[in-house]
Amino acid sequence: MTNFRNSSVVINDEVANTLEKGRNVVALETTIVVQGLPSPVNLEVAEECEAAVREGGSVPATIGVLDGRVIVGLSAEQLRTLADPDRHAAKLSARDIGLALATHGDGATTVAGTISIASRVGIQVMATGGLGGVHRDVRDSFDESADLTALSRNQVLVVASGVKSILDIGATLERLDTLGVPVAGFRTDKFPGFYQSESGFSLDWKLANETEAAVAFLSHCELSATGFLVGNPIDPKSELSVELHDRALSSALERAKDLGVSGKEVTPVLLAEFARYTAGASVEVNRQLVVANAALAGRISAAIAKERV
Ligand code: PSU
Ligand code: MN
Repeated sequence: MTNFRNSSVVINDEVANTLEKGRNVVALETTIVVQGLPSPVNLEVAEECEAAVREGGSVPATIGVLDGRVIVGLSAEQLRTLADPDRHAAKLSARDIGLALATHGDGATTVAGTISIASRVGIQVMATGGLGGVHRDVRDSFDESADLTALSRNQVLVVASGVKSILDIGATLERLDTLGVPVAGFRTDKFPGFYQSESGFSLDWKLANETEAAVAFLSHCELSATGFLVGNPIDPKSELSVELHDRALSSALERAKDLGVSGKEVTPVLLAEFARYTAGASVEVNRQLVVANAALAGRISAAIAKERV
């Protein structure tokens, strides 16, 4: 918390108490709620993620910025306020948070924003849907998500179903290698493909269970200052068909090009076009995978708390 004035960071009582004891807290992001999923599914998913973290044996801390304050553990009411389209909450990456506080703004935190706050308040685990990464047009756009650099700077374990399939997955895995961020599959040696259980890329490391994940992360933290990515695939029975996925992807990339979007608009536009093209099927898959990731993060965080003592 050293980087913030106390008055700018509000940690809810339950989260603060848990951080003093077992530290089995899981951070949840809000960009997926505000910019990533359509209403009203977005708030349902946020609630389901919190419940899933609890079922896994940990306390959820959904993070966002309201009226120039970082809230660690938003109430249901605060989350509704943040998600209200009339609030026009900004999408906050790690670099934006100080500015949002100084200007008394509202904002939803990305993975990058969330883990930079989480690590400063002592939260070591977070869950998301698909990590950000290197975009397919990177040679022209230089567009690479700050999620990657944030993971290289914060000792936080992130559970994700791989990286979003709108990205250049191979290039993203190479960047994670360069940045010193370990990538392990949970009960799989295949890197998950976000809307699909497999991306076509294999992994060097496979975790057998939550305890192994906890021990690997804590051992990593003794030796390195970087984060840790755990890939948790969607159940193959629920995945989007390859054929529909590929058609939706072409349409989404085309649409983003036509609109001429750049910067932080790119990912929300691509996800929204996926939702439109698949008539909501991609939203349903996104919901299932992010809730499953929250549940696994809850179990891993509980296992870390056990191993740490
Ligand atoms: N996972 C999802 N949906 C999302 C995101 C992740 O299933 O909307 C969000 C996360 O907040 C992630 C962000 O950090 O997308 C990546 O945005 P960008 O590509 O602009 O860095
Ligand atoms: Mn970007």
